Formats: sequence, structure tokens, C-alpha cells
Amino acid sequence: MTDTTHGTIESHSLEVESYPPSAEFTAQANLNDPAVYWQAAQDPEAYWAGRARELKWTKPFEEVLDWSNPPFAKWFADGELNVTANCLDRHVAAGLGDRVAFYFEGEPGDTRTITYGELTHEVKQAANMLTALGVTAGDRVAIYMPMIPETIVAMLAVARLGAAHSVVFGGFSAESLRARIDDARAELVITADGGYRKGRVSALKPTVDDALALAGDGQPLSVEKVLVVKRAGNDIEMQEGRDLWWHDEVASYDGEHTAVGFPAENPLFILYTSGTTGKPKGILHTSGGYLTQAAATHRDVFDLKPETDVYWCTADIGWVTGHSYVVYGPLANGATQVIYEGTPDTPDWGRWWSLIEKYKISILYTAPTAIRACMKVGRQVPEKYDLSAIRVLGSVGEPINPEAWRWYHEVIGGGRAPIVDTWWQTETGAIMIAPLPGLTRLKPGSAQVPQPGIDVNVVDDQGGRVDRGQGGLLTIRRPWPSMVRTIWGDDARFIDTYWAKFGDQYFAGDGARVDEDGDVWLLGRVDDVMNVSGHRLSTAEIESALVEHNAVAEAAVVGADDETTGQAVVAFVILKSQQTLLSEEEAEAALKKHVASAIGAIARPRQVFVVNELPKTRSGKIMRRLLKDAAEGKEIGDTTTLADTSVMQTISQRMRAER
Ligand code: 6R9
Repeated sequence: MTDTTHGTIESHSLEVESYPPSAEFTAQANLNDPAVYWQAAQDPEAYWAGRARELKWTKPFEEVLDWSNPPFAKWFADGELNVTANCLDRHVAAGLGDRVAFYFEGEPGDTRTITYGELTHEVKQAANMLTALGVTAGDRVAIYMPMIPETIVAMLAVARLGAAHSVVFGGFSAESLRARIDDARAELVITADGGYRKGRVSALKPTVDDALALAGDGQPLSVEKVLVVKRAGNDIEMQEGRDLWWHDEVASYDGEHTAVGFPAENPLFILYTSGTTGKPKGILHTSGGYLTQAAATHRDVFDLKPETDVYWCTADIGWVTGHSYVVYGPLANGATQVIYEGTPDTPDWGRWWSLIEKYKISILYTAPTAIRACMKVGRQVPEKYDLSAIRVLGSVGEPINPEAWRWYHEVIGGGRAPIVDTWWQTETGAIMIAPLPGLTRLKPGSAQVPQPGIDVNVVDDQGGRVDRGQGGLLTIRRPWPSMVRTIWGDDARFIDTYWAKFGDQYFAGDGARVDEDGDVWLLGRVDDVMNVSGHRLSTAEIESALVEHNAVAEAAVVGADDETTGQAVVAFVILKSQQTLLSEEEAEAALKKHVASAIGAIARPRQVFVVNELPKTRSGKIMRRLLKDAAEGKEIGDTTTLADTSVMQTISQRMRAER
């Protein structure tokens, strides 16, 4: 049976189920003419220039793309704009000051409704406060906050002044925070006393205190002031002369502030992400190109109607999804959003669905790991709520397995709402591959189509395109507006990580396959980066945290398949022979805790195994591939290159005993 209005399954040449857009949806969609793809492909620069002109420029650009010094791209470089004024003042000037920008819901149930007019006022006041604290264009400000409105106010105030923010996820440890502060040489830290998570207060300010007390990288501490938002009312220490309460300070500034334009290539933010070595990479994004693509993709991919939609992206501001699809894209489009401080299971698993019912959320953007967690709890929970306002669903962070896709489509989307599976990265800044909901026949599990104006390829090791039906490596050939400009302070690493492999193509680090229709299927990372609940973690970073522990001689970490989190951290450690203080069980528990406190709770290993030997090649390289097989309970692959072939037998026996 085929019912196009409900997107019922249709079979197709390859027996892959697919869901055509309903005639109704297509008729009302922002993009419903497939010509957009070939028009953009004919002249991508002209296409992006047109999208950039949807923004307000204080000085219009003449030059679109400067690619004279690859891989360092400049977009719209002779133009000037103020990013924050594009997100706020522009809408107020257009008479939209009374439109709701955010419905905020705190985890304990407190709520706030903030209009564009009010948000603009608060950001102007904060910009005046930051100016008085010495923040000017070109500076860096670290932000270490819970998911509350002030976090967004802080980001927009920093951007308004032409300074760059570096948001550090509130779950990161003091060491991780300090490494990021040092790398960016941030002069100001904005934090909160604490935030609410899982029904408890999780303190943030004490971690900032610890971070600033650490030895750091040997250079003098760059931080001069710490601004503290009062959120949870927990007891904290305020250091005289350094720490200031946000509410005390901001009260003395008025809400008059004129935004000036900055060059399109002015840095907007640095966001740290895991790479293949232990040291996180400071991904640098700039202003005009970034905002252009964040806004354009947000409108196109989610079919946003700013006048009527209520949009909710569940991502934390500490990740790139929070930057591009909570702050910059949606606000540039004048969207009305919901932000929620806490976890989906507090006070119970109905929380998210109750928010959807309460605010009549029409567009939901979340991650497969969250969907799988809700699936486990069962459909009877969301079924208690009225989710009928939902008209578009989004997914990001990792490939969405077809089973989760179907559940999301049916249980949350009423079998009616299209799902846009969006592939992109911290480095790409904005969505690169995703269906357009009014045009694309959806296939569960595939992100499918490059966005108009984006040149995605799947190539072999030599950089040549693979044939349809084949797999290879994902690359991007032509520069795109929101692309990473460099790794902060490390141009050589930028070239080496993304460009050295193919020269003229950006290497994303993901494997992919193109099917017979030309749709792209993402297959996961091809490097030593794990994806745990949609968060990137580096094996090297966790290994170095483990060997820092005085009981550990050697460590190997792998990302093993996990039903809920996609991948999970599994560690194999050799203890120092002279250490006798800890039993194996004690060591395993202590090391889990140690990793969580060194890097952050998201890096806590699911399992730690004490072993006597690690599988190594004759040249001494740890064979993580074999450990991954063992951790996943698979048949162990080829061990012939091992120096000692018996070690894997011992390890896999050990693993089988655990199961
Ligand atoms: C936005 C974000 C990027 C890595 C990326 C890839 C994986 C993200 C995906 C996806 C398959 C999707 N990834 N979205 N894989 N389908 N829709 O997640 O950025 O944290 O930098 O992670 O996440 O492996 O390379 P980031």
C-alpha cells in the first residue's frame, strides 16, 4: 500500500526502504524545486554570494571567495558585518522585538520567556560590561556554563565586540578547561556557580578555581577576571580582585550599545575537538561565511518557518551543534526556540515529550544516542503526550541506525514528519550532507545528499571518485563558506590533518559509501577518534590520561560498538609490576574514576581490563583493531603480524569470561 501523504514505506530498486515526501509537505516547503541543486552547482560562488546577501552587511562584499592561498580560504573578505546584530538588532529593527526568541526551561521547572527585544537589551548590557572589563576585538573569552540563557547572552555579547569565544563544555575537567584556556590565551572566563543536572546541582565555579590553580603550560596565566552567573545558588568561593558576580556587574550598564561591523574573516569562535593525538584541536571559525551557511542550512534543511515554528535543538552549547543550530543559525533566522537545562530523564523519561507538548514544538533536532536511550525505555512514555505539533525531525552526531530511524519516525513523528539526517563536523561549521525535506525521498540510515553548493565526494586512497555502489573516504573538494579556517595557533597541523592526504581535497576522517542512486551513507571514523553518544573522543587522549595514573604502565583504548551510545570507551591496561596497593577490581574502578576526572565524565570507560600484555606488531605498534574485535566479542581477526600471537588468546578468553 502506498500512501504518499503519510510517507509510507515504498520499496525501491535496491530493496532499501524509502519514504517520499508527502505532496502536502512539498507544497508548503521552503525548497520544493529540485533545480536548486544544479543551479547551485553551476556557479557555487554565485549561489553562496546570494545566500550571504540574505544577511545584513555594514559594508557589502565585492569579493566572494579568495582561494589564492589554499587551504586557507577567505569568504566575502572585503565585506563587514556584525554577527550579533544579524542575530538580534536586525529583527528588532524589522518590528519583531516581541517575537519569542527562547522559551527556557530549567531542570527544576523554573521557566523564562525571552523575546528578541529582551535578548537584544540583555546582550547590549553585557557588551557594555565586557567592554568595561577590557574585552575588545581580537580577544578570546572562555565560557564554561550550564545550558541557561546567560550562556547565549555571553556568546552574543563577545561576538558583538568582535572578540572570539571559546565555549568549553561544562562536563569537562579542570585540566581540560585549563588546557583550552592556555591554548587560546583567554583573558576572561565566564562561568556560573553551578547548574542543574539529574536533579542535583553540579558545581562549575570550583572547577574553574581548580583550573586556574593548575600549573598550566608554563606560560603566565592569561586569565585576569572571572565572571560568575548565579544559577544554582550553591556555595562557592569568590576570589577578591579576580571574581565578579555577573548580576552585580551588569546592573550598572545600560542597554544602549551600537554594534559596529567587523571584517567577514574576523574570528568568531574557537571550539576544541578531539583529534588523533592527545592534544585537542582549536577549530577556528570566522564571521561572514560561517553565519551565511549556518543560517541558510538551518532554514533549508529544517524547512524553518520563523513566524510559526517552535524549534528545539537538544544539543548543549558546548558542542558545535549548540553553536550553529541553537545560537547562530536559528537566531539569524529569527526563530522561536526552546532551550532546556537538564537531562531527558529528570524527573522522569517523559520530560522531553512534556516539553514538546507544552511548547507545541514543531521541529526537533537531536542525536541517535538519545533516540536509542528513549527507545530502550519504551514507546509507552512518549505515547502519553501530544506530539502532534511535530512536523520535522532532525538527527546529528553519528549514523542513525534504521531501527532507531523507524522508531523516531513513527513514535515521535507520527509516521508523518520527515527525518533529516544531517552529516557535518565541528570543522565544517554547518550541515554539509542532509536531505531537503520537501524534495528528498528519505532512506533510513543515510544522510544522502550534499547541500546545494557543497562538493562532497567519496574517493579511493588516491583521491579518485569511487563508482556507485562502492565505499571509500569522504572528502570535500571545493571550499565552503563555513569551513574551518585553521587550527588555532597551528597552521601546520591544520594542513597535515585535513589536506596533506589528498592535496586539493578536504579529508573529513569518515568512511562512506555511495549507493546506486548516488546517495551517501556514512560509515564512521577511519582514524583513532571514537564517537560516544555523538561526542568525539580521541583514543590517544584517554590513553595518556590512563598512563598518568601512577599504577599504570601501559594502556590501549578502543571504541567498541555499544547499543545505546553508539560506541563506548573500553580500556586495556597493564599495571606497574611494583604496584601492589590495588587489586585488579580496585584498579579497574579507580581508573574509570581517574579518566572521568582527568578529561570529563563523557570519557569514563565503560570497561577497564587489567591485562599482562597488549597485542603489538613487531615494530611495537599496538593493534587496536584486535582489541576492538575482542571488546565487541567478535572473532579475532588476523594476528599474524603480532610479535606474540598468544596475547590475543589470553585477552579474548578474559573478555568471554566477562560476558
Ligand atoms: C556535528 C557533529 C563529527 C563527526 C563526523 C562523523 C560523525 C556527525 C553524522 C555523523 C554519520 C551523521 N557524524 N553527524 N556520522 N551521520 N549524520 O557531530 O560534529 O562533534 O565534530 O563530530 O561525527 O564521524 O566526522 P563533531
